[in-house]
Amino acid sequence: MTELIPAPRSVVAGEGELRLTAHSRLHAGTGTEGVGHWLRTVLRDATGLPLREGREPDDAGGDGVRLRLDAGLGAEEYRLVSDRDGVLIEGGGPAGAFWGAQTLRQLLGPDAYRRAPLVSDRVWAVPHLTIEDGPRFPWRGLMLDVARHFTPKEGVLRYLDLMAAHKLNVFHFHLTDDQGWRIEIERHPRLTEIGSWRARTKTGHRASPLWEEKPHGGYYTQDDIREIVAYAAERHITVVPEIDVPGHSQAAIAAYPELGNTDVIDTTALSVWDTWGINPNVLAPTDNTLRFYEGVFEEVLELFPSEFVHVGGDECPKDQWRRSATAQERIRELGLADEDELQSWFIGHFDTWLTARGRRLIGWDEILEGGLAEGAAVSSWRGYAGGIAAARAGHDVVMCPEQQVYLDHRQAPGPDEPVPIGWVRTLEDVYRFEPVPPELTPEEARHVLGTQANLWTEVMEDQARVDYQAFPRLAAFAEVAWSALPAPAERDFAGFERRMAAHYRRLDALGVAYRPPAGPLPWQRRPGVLGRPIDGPPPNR
Ligand code: TNX
Repeated sequence: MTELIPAPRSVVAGEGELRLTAHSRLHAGTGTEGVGHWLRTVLRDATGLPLREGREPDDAGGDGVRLRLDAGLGAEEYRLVSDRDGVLIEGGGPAGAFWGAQTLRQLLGPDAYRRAPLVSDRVWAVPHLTIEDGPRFPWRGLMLDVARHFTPKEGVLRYLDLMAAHKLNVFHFHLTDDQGWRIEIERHPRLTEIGSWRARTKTGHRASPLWEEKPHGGYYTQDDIREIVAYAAERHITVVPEIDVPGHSQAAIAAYPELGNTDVIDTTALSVWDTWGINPNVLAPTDNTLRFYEGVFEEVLELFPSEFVHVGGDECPKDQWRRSATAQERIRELGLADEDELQSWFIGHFDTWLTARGRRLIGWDEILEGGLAEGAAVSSWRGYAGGIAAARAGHDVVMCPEQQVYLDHRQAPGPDEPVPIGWVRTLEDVYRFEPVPPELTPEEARHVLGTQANLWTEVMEDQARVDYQAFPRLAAFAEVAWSALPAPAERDFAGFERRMAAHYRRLDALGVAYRPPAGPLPWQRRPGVLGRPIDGPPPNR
């Protein structure tokens, strides 16, 4: 009946149903006004009902919706009661009330996700029931890479809505990479003037012989960013910006050649990168680079109020530093053992810098190599190992191992799956992903802040492709992040799939171009294609 995703902690069904009508009112108590505004807006659009303001708590009229806070609940917890008195949603904090409002939308049926009513006289009903609910993890993240392929602002706002519908609450915004710089920085205008466009793009994976010979690019102005951050906040989503250093920086070096290792290569000859893989052109460890990026981060901190700021730190080849007299001089001067320690020093600089400004640094698990900066947190992407080591050393961790939650990896074997990355991560693989590895003691496991699914976009050139890769797996991921599921082998995947039948109707109403469920895909119904053996995973990077 309820078919909720992610599954709530408990549902007690009643008898009968509550109907929302033209007389129904919506009352938002103190602290829930923002949630009330959001709920009224989406439900008015979908239903055409006016849902007028209820002045008193009881003025919901017996068939209306009331929102209020209950200090006895955790900040993100909520209780939803639907009975003869109406729908009452109580949240521990505004976020809890918001997640409860999301559940109400699911209970109203798929058409509650549309932006205009299909018919004017339909019945909008909520079954009588009581739901008690709250999240397993405080960090339920999604990373979107807007550097490899640019997602225009509207698409970002749309993904924030999709996250909210799945009770995800951290948007990791991968804003810079070798292939593009996507955030306006006022004091360094060439970052976007030059760094936000590339001349052409490799089609498919790195080894592909094909190119799309068209410029690709775009960026967000600072006002766009403010709007994105505010829109996310209305949905109780924190935006964590990522400025990737010292690797993945060719777009910045193309804009400002002095940022690169000028004593090793002619950095003025570099352009925004047009292919994929790990790039040798990394930042020079000079004072000039540090000052430049402090300037970048100053503007970033003004735009993003999040506690955490992501500095990347991944995939930084050390070859140029090995050959650079300047880098070697820095190693000597600082008394460092090697280039790995130079990377730690670089990250450590920004850790100190961010900490002094009341923020916390987070980086990919490579920041562990050569010593991890104190207070820093780790996004564990190369499996669990980095996360385990970090948690044992007392650092906070977000678990996002590529073996389970890299949504750019294909979701089925078969030569016709449209995305060329070799590894297969099925819907069931994601559903059986466990963010807390059994090796951790309960004490260490407390450092696992939560988990995150990552959408790298080398092979996703537009919104339809991003949707296809993200869904339905993001729904499974949301349940892993929110619901207290049993150990992987005991999880009821068949039950999840049954609930997904209802969830696909919601995704349809939202206009999500998900991968069609089960059975041969439409383009696989040609004779001779089905059952063809897989030729092994193509190279990834
Ligand atoms: C590794 S995950 C990367 C990304 C790629 C991704 C492709 C990480 C920190 N680095 O640059 O886009 O693999 O799956």
